[in-house]
Amino acid sequence: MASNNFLNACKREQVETTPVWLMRQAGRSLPSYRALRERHSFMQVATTPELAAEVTLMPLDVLDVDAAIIFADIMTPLTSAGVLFEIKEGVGPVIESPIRESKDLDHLRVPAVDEVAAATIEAIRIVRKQLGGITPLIGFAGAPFTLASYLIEGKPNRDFTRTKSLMYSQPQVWAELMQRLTEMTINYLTAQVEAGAQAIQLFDSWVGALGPQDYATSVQPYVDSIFEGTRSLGVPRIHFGTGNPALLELMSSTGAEVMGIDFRIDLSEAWRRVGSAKAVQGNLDPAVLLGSPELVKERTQRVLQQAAGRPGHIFNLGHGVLPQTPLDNIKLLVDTVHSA
Ligand code: 1CP
Repeated sequence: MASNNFLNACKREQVETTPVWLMRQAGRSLPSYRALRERHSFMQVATTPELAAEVTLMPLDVLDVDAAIIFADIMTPLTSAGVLFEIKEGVGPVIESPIRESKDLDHLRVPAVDEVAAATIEAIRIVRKQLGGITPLIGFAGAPFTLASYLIEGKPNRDFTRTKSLMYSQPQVWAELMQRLTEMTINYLTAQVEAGAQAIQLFDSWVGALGPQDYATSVQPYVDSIFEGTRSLGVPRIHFGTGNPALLELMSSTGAEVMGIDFRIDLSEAWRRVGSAKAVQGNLDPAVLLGSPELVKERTQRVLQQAAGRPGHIFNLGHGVLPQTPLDNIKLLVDTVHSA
């Protein structure tokens, strides 16, 4: 949709209709993406600027969303930090040499602003040219805890025992790892904004594995540094995590202008906790899109009712689009939000 609704909502300014975009809208469920992936591997798409730009724009052809998000993975900038990994079909990121002790950090370097994730940065320039200033482009990065969990576990794993074990038993290694990921992330987000990203989102997808005490002592100082180090970029910053609504106040105190809300809490309750000085983004359960059109409509309207027309609501899911989601339900969601 050609409007400033997304950027205005980030600033809690008046909008004509509630803006909507969907986390993971570019890959996953789109038929055009699946067709492209028959010919190219994920990493080929992500590291070829023209292909990454093409996938970024795909959802805009079929969905009336109010923002585009650059096609990359939270892991892709780690290539320029010296990390070897693959994105395994049906699994996710798999690391060649997981980080388990001090010497494993020898090969993890902090890429400078002008060297980090060159292909993604070039893709941002291409997309901005093609969008011609009509639809805003969101850049993004994985937050240090979520990145560290993949680097330590070595592959997707939902109990995070190795991650927590390293955090508790080798605090210096943890601190050094988190510090380097923090510096890389600041450089990466800076490069994205310099190349044209008009808003940025920090995904701390797996941080809900922690309770408030561990978050406050072992993670929050690094997230604080990222928000401190990106404030002068002057673009809205969205902070998203899932799994543990008890972390909302702490996560929100780190300085983002917009809080991304997971689906495990009512939007109205989340907004009360975050405070009215911030915009909120969310928070329909992505699994609702696997249900009937009636359910999609009813639940979408319920989220809108909770936002109650207050300035500063960006409609989104409470986590990424699921791969098996029918496109018609995504279209219905977007139309329901825009016609409210
Ligand atoms: O889908 C899009 O809109 C494109 C951009 C995008 C984004 C924003 C991709 C492409 N990945 C991400 C972020 C990402 N990657 C996150 C944060 C968001 C979230 O929580 O959903 C996370 C945790 C990852 C890690 C990752 N990469 C996983 C999850 C593994 C796990 O722990 O369960 C997977 C499966 C990947 C691979 C990947 N990244 C992106 C795609 C399209 C794929 C699948 C490969 C493919 O189908 O081509």
